Amino acid sequence: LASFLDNKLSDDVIDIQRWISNHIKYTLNRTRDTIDIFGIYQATAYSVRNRLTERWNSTNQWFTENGVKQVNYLSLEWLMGRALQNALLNLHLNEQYADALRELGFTLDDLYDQECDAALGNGGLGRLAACFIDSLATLNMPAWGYGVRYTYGMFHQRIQDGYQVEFPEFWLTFGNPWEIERLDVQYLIQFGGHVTQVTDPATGLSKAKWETDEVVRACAYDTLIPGFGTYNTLTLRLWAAKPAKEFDLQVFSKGDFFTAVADKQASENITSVLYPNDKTENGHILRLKQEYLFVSATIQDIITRHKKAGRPLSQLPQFVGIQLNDTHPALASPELMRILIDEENLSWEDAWAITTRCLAYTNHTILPEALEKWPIGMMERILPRHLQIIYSINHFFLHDVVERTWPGDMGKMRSLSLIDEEGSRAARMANLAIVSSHTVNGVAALHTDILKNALFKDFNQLWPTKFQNKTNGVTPRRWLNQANQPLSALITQALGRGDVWLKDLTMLRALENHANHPDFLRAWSQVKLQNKERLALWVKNNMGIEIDPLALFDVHVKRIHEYKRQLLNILYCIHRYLQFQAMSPSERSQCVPRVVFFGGKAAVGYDSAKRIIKLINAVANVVNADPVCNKLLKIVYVPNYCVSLAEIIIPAADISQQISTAGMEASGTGNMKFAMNGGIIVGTMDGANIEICEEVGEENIAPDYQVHPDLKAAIEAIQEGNFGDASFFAPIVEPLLRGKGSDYYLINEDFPLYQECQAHVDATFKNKPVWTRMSIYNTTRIAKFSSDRSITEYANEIWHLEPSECILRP
Ligand code: DL6
Repeated sequence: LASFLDNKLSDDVIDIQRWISNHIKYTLNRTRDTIDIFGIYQATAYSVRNRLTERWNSTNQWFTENGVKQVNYLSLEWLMGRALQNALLNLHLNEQYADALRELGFTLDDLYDQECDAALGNGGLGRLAACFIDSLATLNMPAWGYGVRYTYGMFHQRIQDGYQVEFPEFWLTFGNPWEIERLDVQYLIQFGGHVTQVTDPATGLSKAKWETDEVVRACAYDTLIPGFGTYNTLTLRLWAAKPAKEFDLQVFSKGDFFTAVADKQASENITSVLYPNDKTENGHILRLKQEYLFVSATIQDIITRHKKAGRPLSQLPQFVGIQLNDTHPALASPELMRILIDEENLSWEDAWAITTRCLAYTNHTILPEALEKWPIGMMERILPRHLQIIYSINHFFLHDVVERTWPGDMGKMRSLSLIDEEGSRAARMANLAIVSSHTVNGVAALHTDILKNALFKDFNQLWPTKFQNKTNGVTPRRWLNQANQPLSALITQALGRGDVWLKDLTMLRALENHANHPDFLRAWSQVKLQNKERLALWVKNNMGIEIDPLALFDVHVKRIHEYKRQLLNILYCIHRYLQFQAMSPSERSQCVPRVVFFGGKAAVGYDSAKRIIKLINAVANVVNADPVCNKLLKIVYVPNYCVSLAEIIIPAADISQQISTAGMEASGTGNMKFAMNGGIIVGTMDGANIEICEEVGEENIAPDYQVHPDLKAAIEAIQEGNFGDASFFAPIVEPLLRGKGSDYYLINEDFPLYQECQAHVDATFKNKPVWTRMSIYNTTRIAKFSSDRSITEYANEIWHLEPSECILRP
């Protein structure tokens, strides 16, 4: 048996074909007559998974045998996108697979399109987690990702009559060949009931006993995460809720079948939907249960793995780091305390020392509406024991720390307390996360400054060394190598050292030696054109709109939010349209044609964001149908913006819009992806834009702007009904006319210099060598924004984690 089990899969084409056909026959039960392209994709995916499994087993054995410290990245969101192409490229098997499939009559590109995006996240935060796990694997970091296996991921967006319409995204309809159901990894999760004090027979001391009244099971589903150019393969473990018992037999035998299965349904509901409310979170009870199920299963799993290695709990912080991706998993603190005290019989002091040495927290937003708070009444009903623990943490913190530092300062007590006592009482999850963590980090330099000097100023005064900055990064494997294969090939050829640069983007600087060479400039522009043609074809095939790849492609894709200011952009488009209308033909002939792309989803209940989507589409209808102006301006709203679409859109951009109101975007990561692909940023000095500007050079981005008034004419055009029902758009545009106080997102204020900046873009775009050099410098100077750099900093400065490369082979 051992020798069979130790057999390693070979990389030759015949073997690959054999495995694919075995999966067609034995895993999918298909024949030569019943197999279809989707089946070929599934069989291919299973065959790739086999390879990952081999590596994954060795990696886990390696980590165990070497007794390394491991970090656990806890995130309620993982926006992974598709897996097949990523796995093949990371394993360096794409050529062998392409050959194997070609001989069988298929192309890899056809297969890639069969795969559903794994869209278990809303936007930047979930995609960051996905980039991080790629870097963790690539850098050989001992790590686990933990999340929730939502039955319905991010909703599918369609644009109907210009409005966003949401449809459920049941991404598991046809199964998911990448996941492994782990029936051997399940935990019970309890809710409700009440807490009593009982005497512990062992010690004679009084202790808390949580008598719960609801129990469900959390079942693990593992996805294997390949590193690039390494054998190391990590686990992303997602939890699904299942009933603790299948159904109530007594009720069933009385014939009341529906009641009998109702509980089962209620349990499964806990992990059925991803909350699609990104900034205006409003999850209520189900969301609280979801967060708790996630955290409890994860902490139980971490402790189980630690104990299995034969280690005492006192050593947990030496071997385990727990990173909280925002406050969504902040219940990890009271849950770890509960398990250590109630189940493992540790003292409060020992449990607290362990908890605070394991946990670290990343903040991703300063927007007040996105800072999580749980109403005390709800916590009392669902998690009474955890509320009690939070009260105790708060008591010790306020008395032992705050009162000692600032005796009698009620203002400080109020701002630092874990409980918001103003209005209806609520638990402040950010405060809980800060108090429970050894390190708190922001995600860009400006954001961290705001955390330290404004949002969490008092905490920073208390613990100045607790706060750190860890500027975000994105993985070049997906965002350059996979999304932009022509550019990746050009870089590899120009650097002449294979693809090692994909693990070290600082090597890209050497490309600057070619930046004055006409052949290289030509090749670079040719790659951009090729990517623009690919996008133009997609738009034609999927939306029926013809666009000219030679026009300037101006891209604004991200979640729709007032602070991200899609409104500023569309108002500027109207202004531009009005200008074109007023021009003579000879004036028009001097203008740079543009295609302005928008894409992104609005939270389901976010009325203003939905009106902005409708306005963009209304303007697009008018402009695109104008036979004179549409040669110079086209507007395209790409529906259902998602990871796989981003991979087509980003490499095609000449410029990208990163125009959030200053101070409001924590970091942004789209900005990094565009710059990495040679797209020039039109941006405000916000989030990570500031640092990108420092790296790539002010002269290689389109600068910031300030006041001027052409905006009024654009708004009047809307009010006159030129783009349809004026009253529908009134709530989003009229505040801009009411003066400074009601222009919360500073659209009026920033409009004039935005205009200037756009004029500068047009003028520069006409000078091809200058433009192409700007594009090149964005790519060559982007090294800082690789998630490899972010993860290396987290590992060195927060987790104290060492890489450990697996050299075991089956
Ligand atoms: O850190 C990842 C990403 C940042 O790049 C964005 O700037 C920020 O808006 C986003 N934050 C959230 C916060 N949601 N909540 N809570 O999505 O994080």
